[in-house]
Amino acid sequence: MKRNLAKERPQPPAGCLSRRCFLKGLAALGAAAAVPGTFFRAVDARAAEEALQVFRNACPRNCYDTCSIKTFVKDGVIQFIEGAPESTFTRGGLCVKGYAYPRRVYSPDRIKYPMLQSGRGSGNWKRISWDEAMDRIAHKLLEMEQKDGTLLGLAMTKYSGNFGITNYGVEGMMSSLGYTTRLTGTPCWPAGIDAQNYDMGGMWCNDPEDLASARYVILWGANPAWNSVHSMKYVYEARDRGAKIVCIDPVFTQTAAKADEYWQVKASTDGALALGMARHILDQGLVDEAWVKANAKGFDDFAAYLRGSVTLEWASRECGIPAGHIARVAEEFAQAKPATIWIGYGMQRHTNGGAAVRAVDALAAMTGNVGKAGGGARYGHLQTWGFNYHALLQKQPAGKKGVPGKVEVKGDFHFTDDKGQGVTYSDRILNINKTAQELLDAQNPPVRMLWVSCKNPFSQDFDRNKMEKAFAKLETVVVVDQFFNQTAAMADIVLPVTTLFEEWTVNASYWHYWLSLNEQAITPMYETKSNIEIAAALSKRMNEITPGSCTFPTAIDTKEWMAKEFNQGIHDLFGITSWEDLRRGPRKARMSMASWSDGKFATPSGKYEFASELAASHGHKALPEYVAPRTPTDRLRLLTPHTKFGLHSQFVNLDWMEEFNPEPFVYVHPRTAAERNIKDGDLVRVFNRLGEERLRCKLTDNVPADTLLMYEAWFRKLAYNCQALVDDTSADMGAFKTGQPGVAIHDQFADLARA
Ligand SMILES: Nc1nc2c(c(=O)[nH]1)N[C@H]1C(S)=C(S)[C@@H](COP(=O)(O)OP(=O)(O)OC[C@H]3O[C@@H](n4cnc5c(=O)[nH]c(N)nc54)[C@H](O)[C@@H]3O)O[C@H]1N2
Ligand SMILES: Nc1nc2c(c(=O)[nH]1)N[C@H]1C(S)=C(S)[C@@H](COP(=O)(O)OP(=O)(O)OC[C@H]3O[C@@H](n4cnc5c(=O)[nH]c(N)nc54)[C@H](O)[C@@H]3O)O[C@H]1N2
Ligand SMILES: [Mo]
Repeated sequence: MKRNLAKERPQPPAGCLSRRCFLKGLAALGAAAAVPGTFFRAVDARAAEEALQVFRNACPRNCYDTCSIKTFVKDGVIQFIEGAPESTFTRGGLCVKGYAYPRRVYSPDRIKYPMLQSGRGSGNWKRISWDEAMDRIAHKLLEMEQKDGTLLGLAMTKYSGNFGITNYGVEGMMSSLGYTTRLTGTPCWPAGIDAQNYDMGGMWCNDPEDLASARYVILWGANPAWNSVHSMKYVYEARDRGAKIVCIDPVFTQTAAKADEYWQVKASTDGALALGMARHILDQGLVDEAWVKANAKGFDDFAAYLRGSVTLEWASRECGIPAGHIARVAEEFAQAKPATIWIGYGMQRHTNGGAAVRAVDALAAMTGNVGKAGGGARYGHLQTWGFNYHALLQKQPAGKKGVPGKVEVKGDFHFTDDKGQGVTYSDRILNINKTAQELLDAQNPPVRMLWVSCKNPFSQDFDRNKMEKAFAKLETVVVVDQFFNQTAAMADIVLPVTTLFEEWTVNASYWHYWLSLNEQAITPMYETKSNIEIAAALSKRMNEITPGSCTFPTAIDTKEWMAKEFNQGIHDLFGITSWEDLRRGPRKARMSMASWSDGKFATPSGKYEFASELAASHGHKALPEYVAPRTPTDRLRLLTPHTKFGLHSQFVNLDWMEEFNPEPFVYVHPRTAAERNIKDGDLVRVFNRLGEERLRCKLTDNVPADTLLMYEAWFRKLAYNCQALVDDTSADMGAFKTGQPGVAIHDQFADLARA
């Protein structure tokens, strides 16, 4: 008789604390705040808690907040989770997605076993054993290598499904097999990373907790009320102390609703707006001359550019904000000390996004706000990511061939060890932001097998129809995931992977300064394995068939592998003597709250560079000059930003979310709808030269009349996919630091009609 594992592993209690926090969290989204779980516990379960085991976890999603979690377990089942109270950033609270985690772990829809599909997209799945899955994959790899002489026919696509440090073992698994094909780069934030590198020599933001001491806060193309709920408390604290909050976004977001002043900027014209402000600050004599003189290079050239090419009126015409408003806020910003700008990732996903970030950086610098507590041009940082990358840095077996010569693998979260690796041969590098086209174009050998892990190309990459053609070319597709998403539907083999509660790892943030341990809180459900255990299983089978064909260890202990990621640098930075100290709670890096506070910039000149020869040598303007936006390819702009109910393709599929967010909508201005005879709630077609989506519309003047808004998301029962309308046009920057230019995700155009 088959074991009923679902029965053996009962669900967490229905009315559990997580559910109550989730409901409260949904309500709180209007107030843009995280709900502390501890708030309920006082009333609820102190006594019961004594019978519970408590574990330390960390949310590994690609999110600013990277929450430190406390997990309460009874009889091997998660009862509820809450934000770790020890972290002043998380402060006991989680977001709605976080509180829904138990629904993710115990979802009946999880991929439970290795499965084989006869006919991609057919739904004709058959359960297979791990042995059979590994055997099929191993034989295919060996056959490919025999045919091609290399393993370049094997490509990996991985991005941000799980940022736990041991999950870089997916990259490690690839290296342990030989030289393979890697889809590299990032769809997320590359243009801004390069921009900050040209200006300051690195990307390094102040501690978000010091937002509270700002006297003026501009939230520029960022929506933290949904995308970084924990940061909002510092924004409110700043306001309580007298700061003014300004929000600049084409969409009247929940963040805009919380601001003191909102500017509905025309998308892709932020550069003009920032330069208009800069010109006015210059004219008013509000430049911080002393700071600029001591710390910057090229300011005179920048001033000459502003005087020669920028006026307030020009900026106003470009960006749609009245000149008087630009002048007033520019003055307020320059006079409030310290003043800060949060540069969101949304505003740089444009063909001129990198140039725009440089113009915004310049505003913070010319007013002397860079390097100051409560100041800064905040974008992100990787200062706390100095791990060993033991899982990542696996060596190729001897004698393997690849692309001749040395090709450097770059990426935002790609950390390499240059010690002699890849000198004779290298991996083949393709652009992740043009995945479909790259898979279609790759030759000698073509990509034969695609390994997808921590990545959902059908939902998150661009040009869905082209992606279908690209997948049709592949001989084998392996998807390692937790759910049967739209990419898994196009796989031959799916492998079930653990959730964060079922594995050991460690997590840092690209925003705050905390470090969290992630303990295995429950035994892995069903037949799930972690990414590194999958690598070990594959290695075992490879070596059984052809000894020496894979260097990855054939058996591993995930706790030991977590421990191997720590080093003295991490210990010193976080004031710990061993990872075990993190069992008592997350720890904060002992770093200055203000980035660049010693005035030593990592640029070639060691100064803040208003004029960057490096940028010029990469084909950009040396100065943060305005670059005109992409020419529209259709009547309306299409924005597809991030939703409150999910994180990309994750969470929207959970039952608790479906209750409140059962279907997607396109948000349309009433005038735009009236011109097309469309009423609120009508079923419409959104279309452009790439494809079409059918969905219902909501009328709202939160979006400009020339703009359509649809949130990116995966609904498990619906075919909805915004990528059918989003092309893979590159952003201006990104190649310098992340290996590939970014994508102009928000320079997209479409039209709509009644369906
Ligand atoms: N139109 C449009 N497209 C966008 C964006 C947009 O704003 N608009 N945003 C872009 C941005 S900013 C980003 S960062 C990317 C994100 O793109 P992705 O990184 O692809 O996005 P996710 O949906 O977060 O995660 C991918 C998959 O990882 C799986 N996963 C979770 N945990 C694990 C694990 O432990 N192991 C394995 N193997 N898999 C796991 C999830 O179930 C999910 O299917 O999307 C980009 N695409
Ligand atoms: N709930 C939730 N939280 C998340 C995520 C999620 O999917 N859901 N994703 C995580 C990830 S991977 C990322 S990258 C971050 C993203 O965090 P954010 O950058 O805050 O989010 P986005 O929604 O990508 O974009 C922010 C805003 O940019 C605006 N925007 C678009 N074009 C322009 C423009 O030309 N100018 C200006 N001024 N604004 C513009 C959009 O309207 C949007 O409101 O959030 C992280 N947190
Ligand atoms: Mo992202």
